[in-house]
Amino acid sequence: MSSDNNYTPPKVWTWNSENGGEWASINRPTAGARHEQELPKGEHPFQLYSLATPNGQKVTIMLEELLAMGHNNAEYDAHLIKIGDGDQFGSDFVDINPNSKIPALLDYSDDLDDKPQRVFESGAILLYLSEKFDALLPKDHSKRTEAMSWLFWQMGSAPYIGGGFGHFYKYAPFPIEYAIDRFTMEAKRQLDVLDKHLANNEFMAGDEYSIADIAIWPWYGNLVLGHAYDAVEFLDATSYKNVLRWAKQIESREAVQRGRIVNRTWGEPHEQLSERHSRADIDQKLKDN
Ligand SMILES: N[C@@H](CCC(=O)N[C@@H](CS)C(=O)NCC(=O)O)C(=O)O
Repeated sequence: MSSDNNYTPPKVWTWNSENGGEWASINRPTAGARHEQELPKGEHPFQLYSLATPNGQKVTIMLEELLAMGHNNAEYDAHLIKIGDGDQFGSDFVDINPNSKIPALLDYSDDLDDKPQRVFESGAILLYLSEKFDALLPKDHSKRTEAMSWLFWQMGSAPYIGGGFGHFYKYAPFPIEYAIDRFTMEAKRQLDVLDKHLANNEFMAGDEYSIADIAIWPWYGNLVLGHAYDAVEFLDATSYKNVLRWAKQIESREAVQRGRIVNRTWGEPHEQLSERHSRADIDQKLKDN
């Protein structure tokens, strides 16, 4: 096994800003706003500040699902937060999410003296919208509990995919066998968890599509469909046949095709919609395809 044998941790860790890697320029060991930055505000009840990473896609897919169901009050403006440029450390953004990560949502739809409700953490946003519109969570208590279990499973598990596997396989400044082995093992274990569950269940919470699917698809669906980390072959991802079946089924939903391109600034031109202010913005983009 290759290794970095020359490193002995010091008594007290200190920050070395020159450590390289894809995200080194924005990472710091401190929290809070780094600069003053006003955020734009559109006309719709929901103002979303985000980027089309998997955590961002969850929310835009959810909002598109709600609109598709006829919940016109779920109209939203989706503003682009460029995390590579450090927008998440601007003062207005940190007021919405003290954790400085997308997605972050403001809800102006209830009259709270023009003070919107802030919501951060993608799982909390899904649950907030689900409760607000009474949608996409099973009514039956047992099925609802199953959906919540999978929703929280996703929140705890996906960091091993993004911050673990994806980071060390794709973004680290050089390949580290120990780290890649550790997180590939975990990524495959999680895919197997899903595969075994989806062998007997159409959706994550059984026979009803729910926020559990909306949370899990952007991470694990994108992974097995080859939309993330170019890792299908490395992970032997197509061998997870039930995950693949489910991933394709979710991907074929119109709301998923609409939501996944919002705040996206990479990939094919027809998959990039940096900002969304009306349904027509997405209609136009999808027509270009
Ligand atoms: N647990 C959070 C994670 C959010 C998150 O990690 N967002 C990433 C993009 S996917 C981000 O904003 N990173 C910017 C940074 O770390 O500075 C959630 O689910 O909302």
